[in-house]
Amino acid sequence: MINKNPLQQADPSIFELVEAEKKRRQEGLEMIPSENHTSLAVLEALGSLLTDKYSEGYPHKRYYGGNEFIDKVEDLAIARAKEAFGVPFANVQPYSGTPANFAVYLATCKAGDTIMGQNLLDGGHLTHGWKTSFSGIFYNSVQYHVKPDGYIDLDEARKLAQEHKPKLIWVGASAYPREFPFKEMGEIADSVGAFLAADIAHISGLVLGGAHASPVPFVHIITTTTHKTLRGPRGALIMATEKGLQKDPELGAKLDKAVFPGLQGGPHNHQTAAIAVALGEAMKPEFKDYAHQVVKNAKALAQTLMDNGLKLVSSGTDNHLMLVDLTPLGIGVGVFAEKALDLAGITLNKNTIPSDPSSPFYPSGIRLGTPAITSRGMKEEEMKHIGKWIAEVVEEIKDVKLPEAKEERPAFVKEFSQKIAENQKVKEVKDKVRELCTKFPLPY
Ligand code: DSN
Repeated sequence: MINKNPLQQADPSIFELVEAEKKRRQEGLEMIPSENHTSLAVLEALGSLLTDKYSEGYPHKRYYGGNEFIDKVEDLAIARAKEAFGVPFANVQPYSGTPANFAVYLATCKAGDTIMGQNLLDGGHLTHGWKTSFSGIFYNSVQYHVKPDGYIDLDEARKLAQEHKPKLIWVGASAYPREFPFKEMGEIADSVGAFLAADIAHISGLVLGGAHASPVPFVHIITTTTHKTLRGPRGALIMATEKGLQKDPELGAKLDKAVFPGLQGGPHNHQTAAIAVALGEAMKPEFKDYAHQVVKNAKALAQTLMDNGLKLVSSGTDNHLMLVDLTPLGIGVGVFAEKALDLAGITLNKNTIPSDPSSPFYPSGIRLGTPAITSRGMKEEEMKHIGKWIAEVVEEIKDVKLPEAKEERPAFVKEFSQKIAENQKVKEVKDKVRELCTKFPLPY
């Protein structure tokens, strides 16, 4: 017989870990720019019994029976995605961002074809052609970069496109603090007859809320995860625009086929339902306020960080994130800043900066953003405090240098973590962070 007890009784070990994670979040600031806090409604749909059902195929064309309600859920998710973004085609089944992007390759290219994307170390994503990802392994990848001022080098992108004639071009990135040049990239793609895919994973919530320009008029395909600024469950969408369907009227069918049976099996129906809920929330007027506040907060935070002596890539931000260049402190010190700030209750991630003199594992920057803390209701006033606390904690690591000998690094980082946990300033900031967080409770 199935166990009918709730989690607390059925599996106290997991229950306690979930509770511990809840406390960590309630008492700390989640500032990894790709994270957010979902609503109770999204969580409820995600935790629903829909998880049990198999439904390979698409609505009304399934390989399994009993899908009359699952069809309605998926139909609703598709309709909301189309309405929210203003596109004629949407697939809501990708398990997450990487499979969504893989499906775009399957639908538009053959193995060995040339593709072009923004270089990983310049803020791009692994799936846009980086050498260790399927996209750099199975395709001939050409990468464009950002200029020394931190903005995308459109001249280089244009030149590379003319020279290599890629079949597919990506615009969109994971660590780019500026507005994406969708129009210009559209012209570049059109000039060589390439498909242009916008990966708006980081900014899709901003696009829906009108706080970032939409790629829809300029690109053929759009992918996005659903758990970042869009504030839904983990998952992804692939959409085709009118421009995309004009270029290839079969594009929608090809994208569907690429997702299933191309690379996935049964859709995660609980996830689809939660995506539908998140899209419903994102179409409400208050989501516009949220999206604009995310950007206002990011700008206020960026200014405070700079006023307190930190250097930002591109000297600011247009969106939800910023990249702090820590090379004035030392090369490869992002790991120390991440650890010290984590201990102070401020969670963000070490990140490469453009032309990083170090490596992705020991990068020279940190990346942070405002989607999650804005979801808690924080505004510009709070950003001023948080920016000051970040600068104060970073100041505490100014004399820490990454050992040149690679084999010495893990032990050095471990020893650093133990020492910094006892640092008085870190403890003081942690207390202040905890106090601030009590004024902005999470819904769970
Ligand atoms: N992992 C995501 C991010 O943090 O930006 C990208 O896939």
